[in-house]
Amino acid sequence: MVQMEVRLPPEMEADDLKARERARSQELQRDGSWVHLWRVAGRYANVSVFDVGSPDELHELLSSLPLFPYIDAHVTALARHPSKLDQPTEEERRLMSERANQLISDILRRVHEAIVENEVTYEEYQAVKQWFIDVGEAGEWPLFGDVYIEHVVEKNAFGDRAGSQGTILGPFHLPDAPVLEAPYELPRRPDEQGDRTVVTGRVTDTDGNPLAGANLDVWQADASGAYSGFMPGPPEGNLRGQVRTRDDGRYEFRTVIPGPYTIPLDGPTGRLTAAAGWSPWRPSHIHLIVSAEGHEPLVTQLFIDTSDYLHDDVASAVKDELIVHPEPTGKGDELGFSYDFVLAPIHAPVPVG
Ligand code: MBD
Ligand code: FE
Repeated sequence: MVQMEVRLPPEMEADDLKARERARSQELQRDGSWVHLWRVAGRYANVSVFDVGSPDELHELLSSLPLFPYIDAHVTALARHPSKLDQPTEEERRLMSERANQLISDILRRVHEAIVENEVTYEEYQAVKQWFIDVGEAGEWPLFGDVYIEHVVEKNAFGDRAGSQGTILGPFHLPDAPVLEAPYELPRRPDEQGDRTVVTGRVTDTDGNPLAGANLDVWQADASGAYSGFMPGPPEGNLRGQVRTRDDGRYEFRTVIPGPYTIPLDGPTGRLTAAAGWSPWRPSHIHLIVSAEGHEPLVTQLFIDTSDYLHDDVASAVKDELIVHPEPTGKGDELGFSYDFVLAPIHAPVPVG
């Protein structure tokens, strides 16, 4: 921690010096060595925290400041405080660094192997680098990750969990959707397209006991495959909401059958998909997070059995157990299907390592 008092000679013209000081200060903040910078109210002085390896390094840094000849600096060395909340212990730090080393090394080694085995050219490397930039600029990293990577994480993490099958979360969940009231119906436009359908079922624990007041956070695309909040078309909050089970663990909500979804064809994820000759489609699905106190939340999707692409989901997230079969209920044109969710008991977090 450094307290700096700036003493410029009163008659000095220092505008240029101050501009250079500001630029250098911002450069050091951006590279992470100048961690905090506070003005001392009412004085030409500041309190700063620097992240440096040694007193020598700190001196070098301070003397690189254009205003250095005019700065009166008082340095206080700061050490980690053991009572600080949320601070990993030395042992936890060591384990996290070991884990990072293991994962990063392993992933890079496999990338390097693929480059050698496939004799990747410099042109291909430059094209990939541009593609990384494009994915970032299009904001598609969540989409790319959830389409091409998340399914493996999900199956690996939850493959042997008790209770109903889960599947990937995907990039279009919005937290804090409104808690709806019975009779439950996902908010929709008056002229919402798609077959009206009623979804019913029970939420229980693994012993079959009903879970009263369990929460179903539901979201889905509209009939044209568009998710509210992410794509033009549906208004904010459309086809999103939270539904609760009754005392007997039963739930019931009304919605429309969503359409299949295609990843944007003109974006970098779509271009990669087309370049590889793969289908960009996901089958019609309804997303849910089913949760109840004392139980593992279940992130899952229900797939409509009449949809195309059930067997070549671009996101590889379909499981047979999650396919539902809507049928006419006899009430007008309404369709309906039922699905019972079984939640696993909460498992105590296992310490890392
Ligand atoms: C989706 O609608 C979706 O659910 C996932 C997982 C990825 C892309 C679009
Ligand atoms: Fe989806």
